[in-house]
Amino acid sequence: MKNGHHYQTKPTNRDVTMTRLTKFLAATALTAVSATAALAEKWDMPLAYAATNFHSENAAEFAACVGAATDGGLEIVTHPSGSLFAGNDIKRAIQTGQAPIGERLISAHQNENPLFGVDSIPFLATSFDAHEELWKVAGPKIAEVLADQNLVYLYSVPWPPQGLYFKKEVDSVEDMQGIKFRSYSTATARLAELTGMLPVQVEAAEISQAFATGVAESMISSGSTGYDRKVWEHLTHFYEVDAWLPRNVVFVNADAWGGLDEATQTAVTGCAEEAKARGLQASKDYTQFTLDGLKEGGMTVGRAGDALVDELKVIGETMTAEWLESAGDEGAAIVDDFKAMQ
Ligand code: PCA
Repeated sequence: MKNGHHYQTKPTNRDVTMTRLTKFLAATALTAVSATAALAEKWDMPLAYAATNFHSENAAEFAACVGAATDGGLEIVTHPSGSLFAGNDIKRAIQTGQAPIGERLISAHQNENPLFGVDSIPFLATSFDAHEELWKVAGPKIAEVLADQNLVYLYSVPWPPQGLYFKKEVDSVEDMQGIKFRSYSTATARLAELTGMLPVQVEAAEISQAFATGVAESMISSGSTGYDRKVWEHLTHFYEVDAWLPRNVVFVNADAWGGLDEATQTAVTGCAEEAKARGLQASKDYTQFTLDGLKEGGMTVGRAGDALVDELKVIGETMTAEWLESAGDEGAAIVDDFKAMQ
């Protein structure tokens, strides 16, 4: 400046280099940005259960798998604990395109179609192996019903076997009279009615609060959900009943699915296959682990007594008859095909 050189009229070598470099960088950045804009898509994935629950962890791994398999072309972001949509709103949100993909406990929607409750027929399929056979028959039918609702079925994972939680010793249905019972589906609410309990529907994310405030004082669920929600802070007994194994289903809005190119669809389907197998194994592994966890928390954990089981089986027969009546020939065919495999 002192020399009056406000600006250089003739560029130095260094300037030339800089200019070229800058131009090159700008051009590269532009290409990268436009390529990303053309290809990358972000999908929010609402989940009802806590981030540490095995279904949620499995979904997060599924999301990572899709990201890797599509080279970042499809980014799936999971939102656990009902933080994006509450459990009961997830399915509708995906159907209507408010979110492109999500996970939901399918039996909570039995009121829409009885087939959604096929996994909650008491004492029909009580082990993981039997349950997978039931799902081999029922899964494709569920996928058809979902397709009619603008949903593409991706994968499904069972919860561990369902048992009963109380805050006192319970040896018979008589002992259950008047107890406030947290339900999560049509079948669980019906079980409460038939055992003389008072059902109140509460999402898993709200369970601790429901027990803490006395809104509920018992439930049917897996060891896994009791463990996740630390129910030993409020409850004392878990009775293994193995009444059924309900399933979470992951589905995609059909229009969002149609908007993916074929390679991306293939990548997602491949990751879904892996998630299905990984989730099943996690559910099995988690079963004993969480029952042990309940014990460590101070709960009495063990099999329900024979007298109680016998009474529950009679109630189960009523519920089975009711389900078969509502599900008609299609429902009966699923149950018959499953029984033929046993
Ligand atoms: N946990 C879920 C559904 C079944 C289960 O084991 C819940 O209690 O909401």
